[in-house]
Amino acid sequence: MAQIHWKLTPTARYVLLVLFILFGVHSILSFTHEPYGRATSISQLTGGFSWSTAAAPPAIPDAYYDDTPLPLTPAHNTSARANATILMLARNSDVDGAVRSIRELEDRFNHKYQYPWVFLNEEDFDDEFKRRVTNIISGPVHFGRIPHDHWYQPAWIDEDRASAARQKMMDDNIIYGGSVSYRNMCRFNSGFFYRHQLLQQFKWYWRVEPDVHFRCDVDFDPFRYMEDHNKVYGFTITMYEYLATIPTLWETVKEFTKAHPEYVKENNAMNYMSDDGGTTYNNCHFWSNFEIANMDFWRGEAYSKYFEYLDSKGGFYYERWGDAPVHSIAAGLFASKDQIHFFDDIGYEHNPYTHCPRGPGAWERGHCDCEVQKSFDYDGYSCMRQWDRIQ
Ligand SMILES: Nc1nc2c(ncn2[C@@H]2O[C@H](COP(=O)(O)OP(=O)(O)OP(=O)(O)O)[C@@H](O)[C@H]2O)c(=O)[nH]1
Ligand SMILES: [Mg+2]
Repeated sequence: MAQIHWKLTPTARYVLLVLFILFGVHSILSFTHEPYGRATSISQLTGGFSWSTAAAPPAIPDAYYDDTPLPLTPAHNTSARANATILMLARNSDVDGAVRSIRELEDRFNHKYQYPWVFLNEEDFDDEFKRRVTNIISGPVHFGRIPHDHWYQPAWIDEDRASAARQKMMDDNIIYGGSVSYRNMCRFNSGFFYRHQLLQQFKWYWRVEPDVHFRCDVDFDPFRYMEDHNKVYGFTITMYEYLATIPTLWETVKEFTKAHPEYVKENNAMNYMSDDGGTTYNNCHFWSNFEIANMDFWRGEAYSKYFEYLDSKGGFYYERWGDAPVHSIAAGLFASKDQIHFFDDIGYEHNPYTHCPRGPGAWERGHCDCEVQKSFDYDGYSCMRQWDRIQ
Protein backbone atom coordinates (compact mmCIF):
# COMPACT_ATOMS: atom_id res chain seq x y z
CA MET A 1 0.00 0.00 0.00
CA ALA A 2 1.36 3.37 -0.94
CA GLN A 3 2.13 5.68 1.95
CA ILE A 4 1.09 9.28 1.80
CA HIS A 5 3.59 11.79 3.04
CA TRP A 6 2.23 15.17 4.07
CA LYS A 7 4.81 17.78 3.40
CA LEU A 8 4.00 21.19 4.82
CA THR A 9 5.90 24.37 4.23
CA PRO A 10 6.85 26.31 7.41
CA THR A 11 4.19 28.95 6.56
CA ALA A 12 1.47 26.32 6.23
CA ARG A 13 2.55 24.77 9.53
CA TYR A 14 2.37 28.16 11.21
CA VAL A 15 -1.13 28.85 9.83
CA LEU A 16 -2.33 25.44 11.00
CA LEU A 17 -0.92 26.05 14.48
CA VAL A 18 -2.68 29.42 14.76
CA LEU A 19 -5.97 27.89 13.57
CA PHE A 20 -5.59 25.07 16.07
CA ILE A 21 -5.03 27.50 18.96
CA LEU A 22 -7.97 29.71 17.89
CA PHE A 23 -10.25 26.68 17.68
CA GLY A 24 -9.13 25.51 21.13
CA VAL A 25 -9.79 28.89 22.76
CA HIS A 26 -13.20 29.12 21.03
CA SER A 27 -14.17 25.66 22.25
CA ILE A 28 -13.18 26.42 25.84
CA LEU A 29 -15.08 29.75 25.81
CA SER A 30 -18.14 28.15 24.24
CA PHE A 31 -18.37 25.59 27.00
CA THR A 32 -17.52 27.84 29.90
CA HIS A 33 -19.23 31.12 28.91
CA GLU A 34 -22.85 30.74 27.84
CA PRO A 35 -23.11 34.26 26.40
CA TYR A 36 -20.03 33.68 24.25
CA GLY A 37 -21.42 30.35 23.10
CA ARG A 38 -24.75 31.90 22.17
CA ALA A 39 -23.20 34.87 20.43
CA THR A 40 -20.98 32.66 18.26
CA SER A 41 -23.40 29.80 17.66
CA ILE A 42 -24.06 28.87 14.05
CA SER A 43 -27.66 30.10 14.26
CA GLN A 44 -26.48 33.47 15.48
CA LEU A 45 -23.80 33.74 12.84
CA THR A 46 -26.13 32.77 10.01
CA GLY A 47 -28.88 35.31 10.36
CA GLY A 48 -29.50 35.35 14.10
CA PHE A 49 -29.57 38.66 15.86
CA SER A 50 -26.05 40.03 16.17
CA TRP A 51 -25.73 41.64 19.59
CA SER A 52 -22.30 43.07 18.92
CA THR A 53 -23.74 45.35 16.24
CA ALA A 54 -27.15 45.98 17.83
CA ALA A 55 -27.70 49.47 19.16
CA ALA A 56 -28.60 49.68 22.85
CA PRO A 57 -32.36 50.02 23.18
CA PRO A 58 -33.60 53.48 24.16
CA ALA A 59 -33.61 53.96 27.92
CA ILE A 60 -36.20 55.89 29.88
CA PRO A 61 -34.56 59.29 30.66
CA ASP A 62 -33.42 59.89 34.25
CA ALA A 63 -35.98 62.64 34.72
CA TYR A 64 -38.70 59.99 34.68
CA TYR A 65 -37.20 58.02 37.53
CA ASP A 66 -38.73 58.70 40.86
CA ASP A 67 -36.71 58.01 43.96
CA THR A 68 -39.13 59.73 46.28
CA PRO A 69 -39.22 57.74 49.49
CA LEU A 70 -42.55 56.46 50.74
CA PRO A 71 -44.98 57.60 52.01
CA LEU A 72 -46.13 59.53 49.01
CA THR A 73 -47.09 63.15 49.27
CA PRO A 74 -50.38 64.20 47.71
CA ALA A 75 -48.53 66.32 45.18
CA HIS A 76 -46.34 63.43 44.19
CA ASN A 77 -49.30 61.21 43.82
CA THR A 78 -51.48 63.34 41.66
CA SER A 79 -49.71 66.18 39.91
CA ALA A 80 -47.98 64.42 37.05
CA ARG A 81 -50.10 61.35 36.69
CA ALA A 82 -51.54 60.35 33.36
CA ASN A 83 -55.16 59.55 32.68
CA ALA A 84 -54.52 55.84 32.90
CA THR A 85 -55.69 52.53 34.29
CA ILE A 86 -54.35 49.04 34.72
CA LEU A 87 -56.64 46.58 32.99
CA MET A 88 -57.21 42.90 33.50
CA LEU A 89 -59.65 40.60 31.73
CA ALA A 90 -60.25 37.57 33.89
CA ARG A 91 -62.63 34.80 34.92
CA ASN A 92 -63.58 34.16 38.52
CA SER A 93 -61.56 30.96 38.28
CA ASP A 94 -58.44 33.03 37.45
CA VAL A 95 -58.41 34.56 40.92
CA ASP A 96 -55.22 32.93 42.22
CA GLY A 97 -53.21 33.94 39.16
CA ALA A 98 -54.81 37.38 39.16
CA VAL A 99 -53.74 37.94 42.76
CA ARG A 100 -50.18 36.87 41.96
CA SER A 101 -49.90 39.30 39.01
CA ILE A 102 -51.47 42.17 40.93
CA ARG A 103 -49.24 41.64 43.97
CA GLU A 104 -46.12 41.83 41.80
CA LEU A 105 -47.18 44.89 39.83
CA GLU A 106 -48.28 46.70 42.99
CA ASP A 107 -44.95 45.92 44.66
CA ARG A 108 -42.83 46.74 41.65
CA PHE A 109 -44.72 49.79 40.44
CA ASN A 110 -48.19 50.75 41.46
CA HIS A 111 -47.89 51.19 45.23
CA LYS A 112 -46.05 54.39 44.32
CA TYR A 113 -48.42 55.61 41.63
CA GLN A 114 -51.72 54.13 42.74
CA TYR A 115 -53.27 54.00 39.31
CA PRO A 116 -56.77 52.53 39.37
CA TRP A 117 -57.36 48.96 38.25
CA VAL A 118 -60.24 47.86 36.04
CA PHE A 119 -61.31 44.20 35.90
CA LEU A 120 -63.56 42.95 33.13
CA ASN A 121 -65.41 39.66 32.75
CA GLU A 122 -68.31 38.42 30.64
CA GLU A 123 -69.89 37.20 33.88
CA ASP A 124 -70.27 39.02 37.19
CA PHE A 125 -67.20 38.83 39.37
CA ASP A 126 -67.97 36.87 42.50
CA ASP A 127 -67.38 38.09 46.04
CA GLU A 128 -64.24 36.04 46.50
CA PHE A 129 -62.60 37.56 43.43
CA LYS A 130 -63.53 41.07 44.47
CA ARG A 131 -62.48 40.62 48.07
CA ARG A 132 -59.09 39.08 47.36
CA VAL A 133 -58.20 41.52 44.62
CA THR A 134 -59.31 44.63 46.49
CA ASN A 135 -57.30 43.55 49.50
CA ILE A 136 -53.96 43.93 47.70
CA ILE A 137 -54.58 46.99 45.54
CA SER A 138 -53.35 50.36 46.77
CA GLY A 139 -55.69 52.61 44.78
CA PRO A 140 -59.21 52.54 43.33
CA VAL A 141 -60.64 49.30 41.89
CA HIS A 142 -63.49 48.85 39.40
CA PHE A 143 -65.21 45.62 38.37
CA GLY A 144 -67.19 45.53 35.16
CA ARG A 145 -69.32 43.12 33.20
CA ILE A 146 -68.87 42.95 29.45
CA PRO A 147 -72.05 43.59 27.40
CA HIS A 148 -73.30 40.39 25.77
CA ASP A 149 -72.79 41.58 22.20
CA HIS A 150 -69.20 42.61 22.86
CA TRP A 151 -68.26 39.08 23.80
CA TYR A 152 -70.26 36.30 22.21
CA GLN A 153 -70.06 35.04 18.64
CA PRO A 154 -72.36 37.21 16.48
CA ALA A 155 -75.47 35.60 15.01
CA TRP A 156 -74.38 36.37 11.45
CA ILE A 157 -71.36 34.05 11.73
CA ASP A 158 -72.00 30.83 9.80
CA GLU A 159 -71.72 28.34 12.62
CA ASP A 160 -71.26 25.34 10.31
CA ARG A 161 -68.29 27.01 8.70
CA ALA A 162 -66.90 28.13 12.08
CA SER A 163 -67.21 24.68 13.66
CA ALA A 164 -65.62 23.01 10.63
CA ALA A 165 -62.71 25.42 10.97
CA ARG A 166 -62.38 24.63 14.68
CA GLN A 167 -62.41 20.91 13.98
CA LYS A 168 -59.70 21.28 11.35
CA MET A 169 -57.53 23.27 13.75
CA MET A 170 -58.02 20.67 16.47
CA ASP A 171 -57.01 17.95 14.01
CA ASP A 172 -53.93 20.00 13.22
CA ASN A 173 -53.14 20.41 16.93
CA ILE A 174 -53.27 24.18 16.84
CA ILE A 175 -53.29 25.68 20.31
CA TYR A 176 -56.81 26.84 21.32
CA GLY A 177 -57.88 25.73 17.81
CA GLY A 178 -61.11 24.20 19.10
CA SER A 179 -62.01 26.93 21.56
CA VAL A 180 -64.89 29.35 21.00
CA SER A 181 -64.28 31.24 24.25
CA TYR A 182 -60.67 31.91 23.23
CA ARG A 183 -61.97 33.39 19.97
CA ASN A 184 -64.49 35.53 21.89
CA MET A 185 -61.61 36.77 24.03
CA CYS A 186 -59.42 37.61 21.02
CA ARG A 187 -62.23 39.49 19.30
CA PHE A 188 -63.11 41.35 22.49
CA ASN A 189 -59.50 42.37 23.03
CA SER A 190 -59.23 43.42 19.40
CA GLY A 191 -62.25 45.62 19.08
CA PHE A 192 -64.30 46.06 22.22
CA PHE A 193 -62.49 46.47 25.52
CA TYR A 194 -61.80 50.17 25.00
CA ARG A 195 -65.51 50.76 24.42
CA HIS A 196 -66.47 49.44 27.83
CA GLN A 197 -68.26 52.02 29.89
CA LEU A 198 -65.73 51.78 32.76
CA LEU A 199 -62.88 52.61 30.40
CA GLN A 200 -64.46 55.68 28.81
CA GLN A 201 -62.90 57.96 31.43
CA PHE A 202 -59.37 56.75 30.61
CA LYS A 203 -56.96 57.38 27.79
CA TRP A 204 -54.14 54.98 28.68
CA TYR A 205 -54.16 51.35 29.81
CA TRP A 206 -51.62 48.80 30.88
CA ARG A 207 -52.86 45.32 30.09
CA VAL A 208 -52.07 42.68 32.68
CA GLU A 209 -53.01 39.00 32.68
CA PRO A 210 -53.28 36.55 35.54
CA ASP A 211 -50.07 34.67 36.29
CA VAL A 212 -47.59 36.99 34.68
CA HIS A 213 -44.47 38.32 36.39
CA PHE A 214 -42.86 41.71 36.69
CA ARG A 215 -39.18 41.09 37.09
CA CYS A 216 -37.90 44.60 37.82
CA ASP A 217 -38.89 47.69 39.75
CA VAL A 218 -40.64 50.19 37.53
CA ASP A 219 -39.62 53.42 39.26
CA PHE A 220 -40.87 55.60 36.45
CA ASP A 221 -44.30 56.25 35.08
CA PRO A 222 -44.59 54.57 31.67
CA PHE A 223 -47.89 56.33 30.95
CA ARG A 224 -46.24 59.70 31.54
CA TYR A 225 -43.41 58.72 29.22
CA MET A 226 -45.87 57.62 26.51
CA GLU A 227 -47.88 60.81 26.86
CA ASP A 228 -44.84 63.12 26.75
CA HIS A 229 -43.40 61.38 23.70
CA ASN A 230 -46.58 61.09 21.67
CA LYS A 231 -46.45 57.29 21.73
CA VAL A 232 -49.45 55.10 21.04
CA TYR A 233 -48.27 51.55 21.71
CA GLY A 234 -45.69 50.03 24.06
CA PHE A 235 -44.43 46.43 24.15
CA THR A 236 -41.82 44.24 25.80
CA ILE A 237 -41.86 41.04 23.74
CA THR A 238 -42.18 40.57 20.00
CA MET A 239 -42.41 37.24 18.20
CA TYR A 240 -43.81 35.34 15.21
CA GLU A 241 -47.50 34.46 15.09
CA TYR A 242 -48.58 30.94 14.05
CA LEU A 243 -49.51 31.40 10.42
CA ALA A 244 -52.14 28.65 10.70
CA THR A 245 -54.22 30.92 12.95
CA ILE A 246 -54.26 33.87 10.52
CA PRO A 247 -54.02 32.47 6.96
CA THR A 248 -56.04 35.28 5.35
CA LEU A 249 -55.40 38.14 7.78
CA TRP A 250 -52.71 39.90 5.77
CA GLU A 251 -54.67 39.72 2.53
CA THR A 252 -57.66 41.18 4.38
CA VAL A 253 -55.49 43.99 5.75
CA LYS A 254 -54.22 44.71 2.25
CA GLU A 255 -57.78 44.93 0.91
CA PHE A 256 -58.51 47.43 3.65
CA THR A 257 -55.47 49.61 3.10
CA LYS A 258 -56.06 49.57 -0.65
CA ALA A 259 -59.54 50.94 -0.05
CA HIS A 260 -58.29 53.37 2.62
CA PRO A 261 -54.74 54.48 1.82
CA GLU A 262 -55.47 57.70 3.73
CA TYR A 263 -55.16 55.83 7.06
CA VAL A 264 -51.67 54.50 6.41
CA LYS A 265 -49.11 56.71 8.15
CA GLU A 266 -45.87 57.79 6.61
CA ASN A 267 -42.77 56.47 8.30
CA ASN A 268 -44.71 53.45 9.56
CA ALA A 269 -43.38 50.13 10.82
CA MET A 270 -44.12 48.15 7.64
CA ASN A 271 -40.52 46.95 7.39
CA TYR A 272 -40.81 45.36 10.81
CA MET A 273 -43.84 43.34 9.65
CA SER A 274 -42.87 42.58 6.10
CA ASP A 275 -39.62 41.55 4.45
CA ASP A 276 -40.80 42.50 0.97
CA GLY A 277 -42.28 45.96 1.31
CA GLY A 278 -45.75 44.76 2.28
CA THR A 279 -46.48 42.00 -0.21
CA THR A 280 -46.32 39.31 2.45
CA TYR A 281 -46.50 39.31 6.25
CA ASN A 282 -43.51 37.93 8.12
CA ASN A 283 -45.82 37.16 11.09
CA CYS A 284 -43.98 39.48 13.50
CA HIS A 285 -46.21 40.97 16.15
CA PHE A 286 -46.08 42.46 19.63
CA TRP A 287 -47.10 39.95 22.28
CA SER A 288 -50.27 41.60 23.51
CA ASN A 289 -50.58 40.00 26.94
CA PHE A 290 -48.40 43.02 27.83
CA GLU A 291 -49.53 46.30 26.35
CA ILE A 292 -49.26 49.88 27.43
CA ALA A 293 -51.23 51.83 24.91
CA ASN A 294 -53.44 54.75 24.06
CA MET A 295 -57.11 53.77 23.82
CA ASP A 296 -57.84 56.88 21.77
CA PHE A 297 -55.82 55.24 19.02
CA TRP A 298 -58.19 52.24 19.04
CA ARG A 299 -61.18 54.58 19.30
CA GLY A 300 -60.04 56.67 16.35
CA GLU A 301 -61.39 56.48 12.83
CA ALA A 302 -58.62 54.43 11.23
CA TYR A 303 -58.68 51.62 13.77
CA SER A 304 -62.48 51.63 14.09
CA LYS A 305 -62.92 51.20 10.33
CA TYR A 306 -60.13 48.63 10.23
CA PHE A 307 -61.66 46.53 13.01
CA GLU A 308 -65.10 46.78 11.44
CA TYR A 309 -63.69 45.54 8.14
CA LEU A 310 -61.76 42.65 9.69
CA ASP A 311 -64.73 41.65 11.83
CA SER A 312 -67.03 41.66 8.81
CA LYS A 313 -64.83 38.98 7.24
CA GLY A 314 -65.47 36.64 10.18
CA GLY A 315 -61.81 35.67 10.59
CA PHE A 316 -62.02 35.79 14.38
CA TYR A 317 -64.26 32.69 14.08
CA TYR A 318 -63.50 31.14 10.67
CA GLU A 319 -59.82 31.27 11.50
CA ARG A 320 -58.45 32.21 14.91
CA TRP A 321 -57.24 35.75 14.51
CA GLY A 322 -55.48 36.93 17.65
CA ASP A 323 -55.69 40.39 19.13
CA ALA A 324 -51.88 40.47 19.07
CA PRO A 325 -51.44 40.50 15.27
CA VAL A 326 -54.61 42.59 14.84
CA HIS A 327 -53.30 45.28 17.21
CA SER A 328 -49.73 45.04 16.00
CA ILE A 329 -50.53 45.40 12.32
CA ALA A 330 -52.71 48.42 13.07
CA ALA A 331 -50.04 50.07 15.21
CA GLY A 332 -47.52 49.22 12.51
CA LEU A 333 -49.56 50.89 9.77
CA PHE A 334 -51.70 53.64 11.30
CA ALA A 335 -49.04 55.08 13.61
CA SER A 336 -45.54 56.18 12.76
CA LYS A 337 -42.84 53.79 13.87
CA ASP A 338 -41.63 56.35 16.42
CA GLN A 339 -44.99 56.10 18.16
CA ILE A 340 -44.34 52.48 19.07
CA HIS A 341 -42.14 52.03 22.10
CA PHE A 342 -40.08 49.05 23.18
CA PHE A 343 -40.03 49.12 27.00
CA ASP A 344 -36.64 47.54 27.51
CA ASP A 345 -36.67 48.77 31.12
CA ILE A 346 -39.70 46.68 32.12
CA GLY A 347 -38.79 43.10 33.02
CA TYR A 348 -41.81 40.99 32.13
CA GLU A 349 -42.67 37.31 31.98
CA HIS A 350 -45.62 35.48 30.51
CA ASN A 351 -44.95 31.79 30.47
CA PRO A 352 -42.83 30.57 28.73
CA TYR A 353 -41.01 33.77 27.76
CA THR A 354 -39.33 36.58 29.65
CA HIS A 355 -38.06 39.95 28.57
CA CYS A 356 -35.17 41.00 30.81
CA PRO A 357 -33.71 44.53 30.40
CA ARG A 358 -30.46 44.61 28.47
CA GLY A 359 -29.77 48.36 28.13
CA PRO A 360 -26.70 49.64 29.99
CA GLY A 361 -27.40 49.72 33.73
CA ALA A 362 -31.10 48.91 33.36
CA TRP A 363 -30.97 45.54 35.09
CA GLU A 364 -29.15 46.93 38.13
CA ARG A 365 -31.34 50.00 38.35
CA GLY A 366 -34.52 47.93 38.33
CA HIS A 367 -33.22 45.38 40.86
CA CYS A 368 -34.32 42.77 38.36
CA ASP A 369 -34.63 39.12 39.31
CA CYS A 370 -34.55 37.84 35.72
CA GLU A 371 -31.49 36.60 33.86
CA VAL A 372 -30.51 38.83 30.96
CA GLN A 373 -28.94 36.05 28.94
CA LYS A 374 -32.18 34.10 29.06
CA SER A 375 -34.19 37.05 27.80
CA PHE A 376 -36.50 36.19 24.91
CA ASP A 377 -34.87 39.03 22.95
CA TYR A 378 -32.08 36.56 22.23
CA ASP A 379 -34.34 33.75 21.09
CA GLY A 380 -34.49 32.64 17.47
CA TYR A 381 -38.27 32.97 17.67
CA SER A 382 -38.07 36.61 18.71
CA CYS A 383 -38.77 39.41 16.19
CA MET A 384 -36.33 41.78 17.90
CA ARG A 385 -34.12 41.66 14.79
CA GLN A 386 -36.98 42.92 12.64
CA TRP A 387 -37.76 45.59 15.22
CA ASP A 388 -34.13 46.64 15.41
CA ARG A 389 -33.75 47.00 11.68
CA ILE A 390 -36.32 49.80 11.55
CA GLN A 391 -34.73 51.79 14.40
N1 LIG B 1 -63.56 36.67 31.42
C1 LIG B 1 -62.86 35.85 30.63
N2 LIG B 1 -61.54 36.07 30.48
C2 LIG B 1 -60.84 35.23 29.67
C3 LIG B 1 -61.44 34.14 29.01
N3 LIG B 1 -60.50 33.50 28.28
C4 LIG B 1 -59.35 34.17 28.51
N4 LIG B 1 -59.54 35.21 29.34
C5 LIG B 1 -58.55 36.19 29.79
O1 LIG B 1 -57.98 36.70 28.63
C6 LIG B 1 -56.58 36.85 28.77
C7 LIG B 1 -55.87 35.97 27.76
O2 LIG B 1 -56.22 34.63 27.97
P1 LIG B 1 -55.12 33.48 28.09
O3 LIG B 1 -55.83 32.21 28.38
O4 LIG B 1 -54.05 33.93 29.03
O5 LIG B 1 -54.57 33.46 26.61
P2 LIG B 1 -53.06 33.39 26.09
O6 LIG B 1 -52.22 34.36 26.86
O7 LIG B 1 -53.09 33.52 24.63
O8 LIG B 1 -52.68 31.92 26.41
P3 LIG B 1 -51.85 31.29 27.62
O9 LIG B 1 -50.54 30.97 27.01
O10 LIG B 1 -52.66 30.09 27.99
O11 LIG B 1 -51.76 32.30 28.72
C8 LIG B 1 -56.29 36.52 30.21
O12 LIG B 1 -56.33 37.75 30.93
C9 LIG B 1 -57.43 35.62 30.61
O13 LIG B 1 -57.68 35.70 31.97
C10 LIG B 1 -62.85 33.94 29.19
O14 LIG B 1 -63.47 33.03 28.65
N5 LIG B 1 -63.49 34.83 30.02
MG1 LIG C 1 -52.01 34.40 28.84
